[in-house]
Amino acid sequence: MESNFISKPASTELKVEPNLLELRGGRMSYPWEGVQKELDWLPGGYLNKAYECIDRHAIGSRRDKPALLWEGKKGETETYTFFQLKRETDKFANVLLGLGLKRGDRVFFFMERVPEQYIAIFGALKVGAVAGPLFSAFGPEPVKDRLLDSGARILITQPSLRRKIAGILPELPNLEKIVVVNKYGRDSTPLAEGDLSYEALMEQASDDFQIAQTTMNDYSIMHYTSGTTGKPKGAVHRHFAIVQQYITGKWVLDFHEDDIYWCTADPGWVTGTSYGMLAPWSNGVTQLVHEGGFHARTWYELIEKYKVTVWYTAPTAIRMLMKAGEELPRERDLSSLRHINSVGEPLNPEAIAWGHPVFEQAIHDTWWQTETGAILIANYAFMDVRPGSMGKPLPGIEAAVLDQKYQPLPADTDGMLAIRPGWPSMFQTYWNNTEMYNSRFRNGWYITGDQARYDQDGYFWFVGRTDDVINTAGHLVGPFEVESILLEHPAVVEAGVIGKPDPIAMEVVKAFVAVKDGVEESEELLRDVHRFARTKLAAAVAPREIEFLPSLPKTRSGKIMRRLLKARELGLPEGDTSTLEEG
Ligand code: 6R9
Repeated sequence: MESNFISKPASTELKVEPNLLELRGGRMSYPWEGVQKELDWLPGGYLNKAYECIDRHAIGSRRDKPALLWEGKKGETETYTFFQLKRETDKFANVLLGLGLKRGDRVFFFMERVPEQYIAIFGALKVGAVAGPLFSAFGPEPVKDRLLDSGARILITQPSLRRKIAGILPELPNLEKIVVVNKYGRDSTPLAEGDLSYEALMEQASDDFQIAQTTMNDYSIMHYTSGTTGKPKGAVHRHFAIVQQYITGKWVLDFHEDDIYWCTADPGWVTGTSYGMLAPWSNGVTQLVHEGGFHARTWYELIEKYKVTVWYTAPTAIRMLMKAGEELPRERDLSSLRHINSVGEPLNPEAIAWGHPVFEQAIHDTWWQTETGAILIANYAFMDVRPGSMGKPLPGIEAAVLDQKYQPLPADTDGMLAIRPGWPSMFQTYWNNTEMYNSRFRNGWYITGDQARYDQDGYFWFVGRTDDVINTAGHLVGPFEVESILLEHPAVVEAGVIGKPDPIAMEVVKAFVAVKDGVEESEELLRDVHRFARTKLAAAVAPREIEFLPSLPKTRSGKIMRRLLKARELGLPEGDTSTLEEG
């Protein structure tokens, strides 16, 4: 099978879903053809993200250039050059081979932001496996869902995180091996029976490894993302996505050879891999990784200490910096910063206005999704920022706003944000869920699930989501996931979950619950339900607020009417309630 956007022969058939080949219909032109040539590729036309990000630099002029500057939670520091990363990832690839990992197998990572996570992920890519990083703040339930659905064979984790999920491990029939990274031997508890020590395995491993002959269409990375209904879906990306991750690093993040780049996202979310690993390293750029979480003072200190030049962060973080006041940034020299970008939620004009005097530049908003794999709409470095706008589509990206019949709408009209399929970093499937994947494509468009409009000058403006998915601090939360956990609490019979507007986090998760007959609604019970949800989920996605209701509004077919709960919460008109349950 031939593809019209590959410059070197692929060794195997395209693994693209058939409907997409139809959608492409041969009419797309691919401005990335030139870009593909900027990558090195492997002999025979093979493509592997790990080679593009690490090996090609390690065997070339960037051999001794720092790739990773790491600062730990306790202020520990480590530096890895591209050469050192090559050696470590080669070793870990051998470790995985030794454990029987094969091409296409899933290997998952439940780790803090330590160098070993980066090494392990690229090691897995070298073997040709599919890497699935998980957010370390997750509780056992989200981890279980993801490991079960993906059928991961190997999990790489750390002692305290392993303890957190110990209860779910016996429920994972496909999970064969657990590799535990005990950094600095910090943890004194002995390895659980059957677990393997990362350090011991690495000590034995050879640093001679031949990267798997992965094709451009072989799967490389997967991230689970939430929808309105059902469990989260595993959006799968192929090695070819690197083309777009690489070029958006240049075009949008404006990477230059001497940059020190800092992406504040965790690899458990797509920004933390596409822009916390793939974009900077495919460009041979040095990046800072900070293990710790948000802390205003520390963040300014890090920018000064590492002389960060390019910074990619999120609106909630910027609003938290705003809240921390103007004194802190004044105490630090932030003059190294040349270019700042943001993603994940709408970047409000106030945040840009606040940032302008503090950073002496505008913060540039960018738009994309787990499914898009890379930035598709952006305020480019050279473009005048229109505060509140997501910017313009990238070269080669056709974005549109559609009506209910999936027909394009004119400028200044709200509708569904859609993208013409076929861009290099487009997701290739939802794991085990082709039906859901296909449902995202309509009338020749990929339907993003966002509502937007564009103005006469072609700038796109975010309006909202078309579904009930909650965006809290840039993390997408599916109401269904939270509701199903709440229903597991012995006192709860009904649960409805909405996003409640919040000045810092954009939205916070708010739950309404009805309790079983005979159960008393007390403060103590409320605290218990809170605690229950936090232990099972993660503080980041568990409800911030829970309220008792005698019963929840439902449609005749028994669906909880989240829309109505939200309207009531906000004091808005309740709209059409004709499908509401009577009585
Ligand atoms: C990269 C990432 C995607 C959803 C997306 C939209 C929201 C992202 C945005 C934005 C307004 C922006 N979103 N960027 N909303 N302005 N610049 O965040 O992926 O976790 O899949 O979230 O986030 O709703 O559809 P993901």
